[in-house]
Amino acid sequence: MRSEDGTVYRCSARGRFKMKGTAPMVGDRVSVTVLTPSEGVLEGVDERRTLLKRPPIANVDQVVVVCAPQEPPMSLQLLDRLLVLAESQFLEAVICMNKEDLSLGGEDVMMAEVYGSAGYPVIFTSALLGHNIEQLKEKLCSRISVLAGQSGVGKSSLLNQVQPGLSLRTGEISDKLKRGRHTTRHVELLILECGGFVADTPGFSQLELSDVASNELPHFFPEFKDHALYCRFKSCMHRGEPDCAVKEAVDTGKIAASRYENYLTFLEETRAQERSY
Ligand SMILES: Nc1nc2c(ncn2[C@@H]2O[C@H](COP(=O)(O)OP(=O)(O)OP(=O)(O)O)[C@@H](O)[C@H]2O)c(=O)[nH]1
Ligand SMILES: [Mg+2]
Ligand SMILES: [Zn+2]
Repeated sequence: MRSEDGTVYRCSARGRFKMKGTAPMVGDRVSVTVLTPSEGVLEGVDERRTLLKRPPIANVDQVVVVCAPQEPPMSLQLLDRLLVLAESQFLEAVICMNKEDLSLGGEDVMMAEVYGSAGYPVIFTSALLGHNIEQLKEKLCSRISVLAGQSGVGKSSLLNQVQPGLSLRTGEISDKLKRGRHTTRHVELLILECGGFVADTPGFSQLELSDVASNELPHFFPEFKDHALYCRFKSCMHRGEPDCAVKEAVDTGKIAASRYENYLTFLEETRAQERSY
């Protein structure tokens, strides 16, 4: 536990508190009874403003989804999953396309088009060359953010560039799998010299939308909103209904086909989950 004045206390949890079953998590605001200059007892966890299960962290304002054109190969579906989870928690989302130095060309244009037009800020960086690190830093200062994304995309490398003193461990990309090897093992909330906090997290490639309600899913694709006003049915799920303005926008290229396809996949998935309850 770290107090506002920066003192760090090693805390044990009270018995009754343990029994209630709200295990404290990274990012929690807690109350503590101080016992010694470096030790305390955890009394309770404040209500969480926001909560992400994967990566597990409480009270962040913003998710920075990090991806890379290659090494590991980019998954737009994983990116869209993370964005849906961010939207469902009312978090700001920023996309950071790292390893610009490995880009074969075209990905950046596609990313800027698809995600820029969906309303997300997209930053192109190279942690290797130190490119556009200032832009990323600007997004991180004075707020609480979490970096999320596949293993090996360069999350820890980027944070080392933003604040060299952090000296986070970074990994090799395995030659065979072209994937990272889960170099970061724990979620760690780091203090930024420019103000605010940022969490480095372990990478992952699977992500479930287990807490997302299927009927809310359209709201988590912000670019659907303006079109959905013109669907014939107010409750249109944009999946085969007549006079669906969202589907029309997909057909005319105003909404990216990849986003819409992932929407349909997620709709199936969340509906299947609800049927199995
Ligand atoms: N070419 C290139 N390589 C990079 C860049 N950024 C990071 N890397 C390399 O990619 C590998 C993985 O970087 P990490 O920072 O450990 O990746 P991570 O996202 O933190 O991975 P996990 O901790 O496993 O989730 C390392 O070998 C880095 O040197 C970049 O901009 N360009
Ligand atoms: Mg890492
Ligand atoms: Zn519709």
